[in-house]
Amino acid sequence: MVSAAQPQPASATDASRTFPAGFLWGSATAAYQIEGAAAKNGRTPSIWDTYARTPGRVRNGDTGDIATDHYHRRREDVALMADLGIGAYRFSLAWPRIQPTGRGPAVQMGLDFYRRLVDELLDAGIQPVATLYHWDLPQELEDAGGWPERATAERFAAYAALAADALGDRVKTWTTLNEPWCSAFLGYGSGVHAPGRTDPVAALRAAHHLNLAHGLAVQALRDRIPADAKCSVALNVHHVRPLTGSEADGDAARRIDALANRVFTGPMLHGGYPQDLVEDTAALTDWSYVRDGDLALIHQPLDFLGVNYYTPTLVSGADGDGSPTSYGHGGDRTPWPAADGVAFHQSPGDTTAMGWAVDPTGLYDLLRRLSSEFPRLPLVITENGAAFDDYADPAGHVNDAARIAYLRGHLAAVHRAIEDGADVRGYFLWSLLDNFEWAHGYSKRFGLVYVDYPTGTRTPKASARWYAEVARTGVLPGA
Ligand code: IFM
Repeated sequence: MVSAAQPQPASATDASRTFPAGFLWGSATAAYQIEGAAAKNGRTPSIWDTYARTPGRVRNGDTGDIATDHYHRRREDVALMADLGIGAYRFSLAWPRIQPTGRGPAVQMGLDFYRRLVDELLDAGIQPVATLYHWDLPQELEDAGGWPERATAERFAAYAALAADALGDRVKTWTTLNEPWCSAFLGYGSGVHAPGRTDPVAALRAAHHLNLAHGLAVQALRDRIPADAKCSVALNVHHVRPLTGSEADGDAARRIDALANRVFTGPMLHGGYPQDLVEDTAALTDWSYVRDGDLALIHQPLDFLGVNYYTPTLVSGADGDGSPTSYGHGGDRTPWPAADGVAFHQSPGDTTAMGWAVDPTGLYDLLRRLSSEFPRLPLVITENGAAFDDYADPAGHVNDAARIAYLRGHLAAVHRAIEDGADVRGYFLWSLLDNFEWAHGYSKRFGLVYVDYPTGTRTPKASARWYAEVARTGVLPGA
């Protein structure tokens, strides 16, 4: 976590690197970001539908009502992946499509959509990897209190059971939550994500109930899926670096590491909340919503840890010229409870269209740290990628050389981490398609495939052909 290493981009003369046999090459998406069909076949609003329709919340007033229209173009998108030779596809199930009110029986048409998707993936030789929750909480559950309330975790376990009953015979790899840090701290802390609340105590309560939801969902999955199926969680583990070697900067890094990472890895993987987190937040909460038995429920054996990485987080201990968020999501309220006095700084290096520094050394250091903290837990990169201002040239080509350079650097970092002992089993590129980038609407393009939103037309970018070759050969070519 704590290291003052500076970016060392892969050099232009790097030799090619061969990944281990069986390394999984995938791409990832999320339901609200791509599906559209927001009111079709029984789906009801999620917190993101509500948030996006609230004036001023999302850039240009964009919503996921149509998105990339994947709901109707599912077959075409599977064919695209097959054409690119992608071995695995990580997608999320929309809770409000399967269980619209967050309670009661499943809607068959909702399940059918995912059954068809999974069948088509399997027919095409693509391994389906399902995420149960990528931020689209049914609005009715938010109206009943949302993630700060324990009942939401219990509802999530029931939804997980419905999903497992319907898809457990076909889907062999499951992820419970995607980036619960965003759900808790951007959703209930800074309010730049749905549901847009700005209450630090609610954010901490949400974090605990997301942890509980994860544990209960793993239990529900394990009760239903075959013994060889895999369960995991995808965390946006922040690689936190102190600005200098000073004690104050080191302490700032420790505090943010606790609030960003150990608030989840502590209970999920070690069986308890870190003492320093409890002490740092003592003025806000006594954590009395953690009931007897919760920590054992949350601490479920996992088959791998999903790691989402984009950029490092650089902090210092004194109020300085940093901005109040390190994650590029803006907003004028901090997502970090009990981190007064911590300043966030732009990491050195080139930036993507999100303003995030391109720094593959952060990924290398993160993988090494996680391997040493959890030596028996395999790692999978469940998200990595970059937004750039892509456009189709007059000939219709999208030449995204900057994305190729980003991917090359980060895959080299993954390869180096593996050589140095990290047990990394796969890499899911974010994202298959350009899509709805949350509060940024459609203004940020992360896709391997360019989407012309007015027509829905898909055009593989240069990076798609490049990645296809890496996936086909398992070799990262030298530049
Ligand atoms: O688009 C998001 C995704 O939904 C979650 N992880 C980060 C991506 C880029 O911001």
